[in-house]
Amino acid sequence: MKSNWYKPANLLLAAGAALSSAAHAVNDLPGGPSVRQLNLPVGVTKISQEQHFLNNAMMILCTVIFVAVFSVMFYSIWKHRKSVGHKAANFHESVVVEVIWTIVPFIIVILMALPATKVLVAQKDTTNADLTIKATGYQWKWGYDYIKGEGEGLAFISTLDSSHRAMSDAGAKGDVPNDYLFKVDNPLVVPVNTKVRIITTANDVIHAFAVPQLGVKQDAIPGFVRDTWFRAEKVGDYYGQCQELCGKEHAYMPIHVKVVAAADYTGWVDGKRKEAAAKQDDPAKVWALPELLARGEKVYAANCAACHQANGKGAGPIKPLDGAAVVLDADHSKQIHVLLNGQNNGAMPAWKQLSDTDIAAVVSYTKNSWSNKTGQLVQPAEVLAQRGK
Ligand code: HEC
Ligand SMILES: [Cu+2]
Repeated sequence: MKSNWYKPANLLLAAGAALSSAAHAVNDLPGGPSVRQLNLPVGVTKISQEQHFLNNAMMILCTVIFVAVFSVMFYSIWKHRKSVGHKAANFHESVVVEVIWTIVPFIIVILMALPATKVLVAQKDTTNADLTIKATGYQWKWGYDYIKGEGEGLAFISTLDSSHRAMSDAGAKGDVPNDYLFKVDNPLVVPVNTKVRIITTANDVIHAFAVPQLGVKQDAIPGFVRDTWFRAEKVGDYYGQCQELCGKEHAYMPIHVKVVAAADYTGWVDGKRKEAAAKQDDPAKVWALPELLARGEKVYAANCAACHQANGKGAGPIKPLDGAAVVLDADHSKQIHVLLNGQNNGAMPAWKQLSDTDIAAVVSYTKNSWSNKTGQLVQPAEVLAQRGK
């Protein structure tokens, strides 16, 4: 095909098309980032609004001081230049000047510190929470455990929607949804006007739980417990991301907080409880191969494919599962051991947070997929027997 893209007129057209399509490609995400956003969001909690105010006030104060100091300095230098006959004054130890330049900055610092400290102390006051939720950072997803308050006992994992992952892998240059890389399978649901305490920790490396619209940001550190809190004053969807560089999929562990009315929250808790009861697998159940493989395929897609690839071939240091001796081995305990404990210092993470049935399903799946045709069936009871060994 003959193309004359290099002609100036066509080049301009192409540039124009690229610009206008770029303008249409992404829009503001309500509750999340806005296009070309520079400042902090105003947010929907008192703390986030105070943070927003403080940030603006400090910026203005600093700008005024900057302009004033540099104006006086440049004016004096220019006005008293040598070429118009000025001679340098020669004096030392002016008590007045020294007192002024100590007192004035001191007053300014106190004026800045007072409101800032007030907000900082309020931010750290996690007492008297109505609802306590533990947020655990995993490479690369979030686990939420409802520890105290309505919904106590609920626990689930929140992972990036796999279609968004696929869009990113494909280069995602064209139109993407507004919640691109913010969509998760299970959002964190909380009631409106309720003090929610978030306890953060991590399973592998340091992550950070941050939702700008709620004014929260707290590191999640393995082996440590930190906490923060928010009281959302408006129903809606609010988004954040892990904000501590935690590995190659750091950009793919978003946070979606869904703030709902109190009645809707009660409904959600009931639904979630029923769902959990229905899902509760009996580890003693004996499965047939086809149903276990169907389950294993889902577990694999959600947890393993990001590293080992859908085709089981792995990549670089990620060993292939297709044809792997440990997968093909007639001794099931070998692969179950790898899944329960991880391998190579966590390069292959441990998966003990998965249920016995999920582990049995995914092990069976890897033993009967791609070129692996072992016909072996691993039952949940085998996984249960091996836990804690
Ligand atoms: C974070 C990336 C990652 C994820 C997710 C992951 N693995 Fe692995 N896996 C690895 C790496 C890396 C190795 C190689 C470890 C080593 O060097 O011994 C490995 C090794 C293995 C091995 C041993 C292979 C051998 O030949 O020694 C098995 C079996 C395995 N993974 C299964 C799984 C299953 C099943 C899942 C999903 C539940 C999973 N992995 C999820 C990274 C991952
Ligand atoms: Cu992270």
